Amino acid sequence: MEDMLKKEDFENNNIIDMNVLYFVTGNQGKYREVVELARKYGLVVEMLNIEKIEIQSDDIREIALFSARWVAAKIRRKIPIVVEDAGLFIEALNGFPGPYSSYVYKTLGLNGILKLLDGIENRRAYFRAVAVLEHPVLGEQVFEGIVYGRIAHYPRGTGGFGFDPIFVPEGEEKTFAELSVSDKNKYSHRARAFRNLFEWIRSRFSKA
Ligand code: ITT
Repeated sequence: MEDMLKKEDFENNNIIDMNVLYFVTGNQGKYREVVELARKYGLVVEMLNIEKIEIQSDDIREIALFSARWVAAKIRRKIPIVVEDAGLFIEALNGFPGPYSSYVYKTLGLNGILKLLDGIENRRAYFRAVAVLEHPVLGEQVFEGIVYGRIAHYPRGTGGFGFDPIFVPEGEEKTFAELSVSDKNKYSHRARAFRNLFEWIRSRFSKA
């Protein structure tokens, strides 16, 4: 495996600890989930709550890529960063709110979404997450995760954030907001994307 990296590669690049990643987000809920997962891989994830630009696009992959490249350029690629964009896609609403999830959550809220689905039998929906790693040595890599499920008829639970109280993942009866962080991580779009990312990073390191 010739592209395996050794500790010296990182030291030459002025990275002190190769087990640390910086997650650029202002969302504490996302951060909690990712930290819980990272621990299992022996990785430390720090929250980097700095400005990042979010372009308007109907593709969350494009949004995440643009943000990640922008932040990486701003910090002159000195540390490994991850930017993640996620959205809720509701089948009966043709994928709405999708890339506009954050705005729709702030404006319509959970009840607004439930009203739009009033009388509609098809409750199918999915969350999608795209996590972009910009690494000083390993370069750019994109990881995705999806969880299918359905929209509940009324909000339940107090955990999590955003649309968690109205989303029930396939194979569960509880909403994401009724699950603990580690139980949400068994299903979630974010956990799937980050598990791929952490496994990929681990596969690049030779054992010290
Ligand atoms: P960033 O700082 O990381 O951008 P954000 O809250 O703006 O945080 P996104 O743009 O990625 O995050 O997410 C858009 C919205 O989608 C988010 O505000 C939630 O309302 C919703 N969302 C995404 N992932 C979710 C999850 O796991 N559970 C519930 N809602 C979620």
